[in-house]
Amino acid sequence: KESRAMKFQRQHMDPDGPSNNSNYCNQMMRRRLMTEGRCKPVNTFVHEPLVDVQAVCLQRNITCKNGQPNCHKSSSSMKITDCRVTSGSKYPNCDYRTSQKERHIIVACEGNPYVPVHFDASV
Ligand code: T3P
Repeated sequence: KESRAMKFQRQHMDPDGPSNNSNYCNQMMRRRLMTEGRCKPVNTFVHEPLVDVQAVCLQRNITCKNGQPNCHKSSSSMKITDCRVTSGSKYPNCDYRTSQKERHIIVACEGNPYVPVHFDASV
């Protein structure tokens, strides 16, 4: 079974990106299996080395949107791409808007090793 840590990598890691291509989200959301059963509404891909994203878990604890205390904010801004489903998108034809940004990321971490398992926000 896929661990929560592996699921985070599948859903949120693309160190070799970004391709500056307006179809990036349409392709990646499908390729990373986030258009199965429904179109996942919002998803962020991070274009930084995995070790740098894992190191965010070493930053001080902050409160996650769901009230849990195990969130952490990156000390530097990171290259990300936000994918947001378009208003006209109709499953199974999931259509996304692709937005490249440089933001601090906030992730939730869990386990031993203590690694990212959820993408909470970018700021
Ligand atoms: P996950 O918990 O699998 O990482 O909040 C619901 C989902 O939306 C959650 O999935 C994370 C994702 N999300 C992003 O990927 N980027 C964002 O900026 C926000 C707000 C949510």
